[in-house]
Amino acid sequence: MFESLTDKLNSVFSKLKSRGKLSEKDIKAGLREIRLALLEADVNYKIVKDFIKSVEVKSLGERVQKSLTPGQQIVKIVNEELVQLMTSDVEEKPLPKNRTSKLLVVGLQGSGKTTACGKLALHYKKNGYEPLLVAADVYRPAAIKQLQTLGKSINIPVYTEDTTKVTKIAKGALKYAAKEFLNLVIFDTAGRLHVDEKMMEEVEDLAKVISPDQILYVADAMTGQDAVNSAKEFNERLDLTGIILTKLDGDTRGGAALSVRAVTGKPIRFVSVGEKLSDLEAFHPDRIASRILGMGDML
Ligand SMILES: Nc1nc2c(ncn2[C@@H]2O[C@H](COP(=O)(O)OP(=O)(O)O)[C@@H](O)[C@H]2O)c(=O)[nH]1
Ligand SMILES: [Mg+2]
Repeated sequence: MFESLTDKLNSVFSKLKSRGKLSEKDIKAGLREIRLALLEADVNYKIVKDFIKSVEVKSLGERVQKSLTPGQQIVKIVNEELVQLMTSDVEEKPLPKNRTSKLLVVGLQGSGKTTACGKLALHYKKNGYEPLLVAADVYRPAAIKQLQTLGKSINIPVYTEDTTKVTKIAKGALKYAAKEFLNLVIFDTAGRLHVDEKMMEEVEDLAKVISPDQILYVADAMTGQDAVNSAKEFNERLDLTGIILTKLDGDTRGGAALSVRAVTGKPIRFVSVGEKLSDLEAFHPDRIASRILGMGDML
């Protein structure tokens, strides 16, 4: 995860740390390298600009000047700014257990939605929910089968209907959940592009019928800014409540992780770090920042 970005940042930091005192020139040279590392990591250029500005203001301040370990202070500043970049003040919408809570999962094809639905079901089951998975990706029989297989492997029911009307499936699923006292319904949907008007209308209609507590956008971290731009477009149509960042295990750059909150204004809620259903983690900006800085989870 993030290896290439981590390596580049660490090489800048070791140069800065190797000096006793840092002149303004040293700091500015270091910041130029950090800027380059972030751009190469595919972080949105505007975000990079603001980020470097903030780090610069703090780095030229007293905290660094008066410190006996100025290089280390700059690492701390970068860490704080990374955390800031990924932190959202949008509070997570609760999923009450005493009624049927609803989660709608959307995104591009192949981003990891179906797998994420299985992971969410397992996660919430462990947290005391009784989930129901709903196959609303009606265009590919294999997609329905995939969800059924996932559901079976974790002992969670999967609702399907033999129709291509997703709103009909949704209504049926909600009735079924009420009858069976299942208090968390997770809707898996077909992949779609934001430019596909018909498909976007379909998911908007679905959202109207379901009235979900949360709408989660699944973004494939490995696709960098494409994932971020697409999240932004979906957010304009669906008012997302959060983002699940997938395939972080294969992402050496980190551009999506570092940009998506700032570009969409919506928080990352979960990260997916592998193909196994247990490979889902709640998102914590400080932990991801530490990983990016190569500090493990300790900082
Ligand atoms: N390495 C890795 N692979 C993943 C992750 N999430 C999903 N995948 C794989 O990505 C592929 C597409 O996933 P799928 O859930 O079918 O995507 P969907 O088309 O959006 O429903 C599958 O082969 C998954 O096993 C992840 O976090 N890490
Ligand atoms: Mg799918």
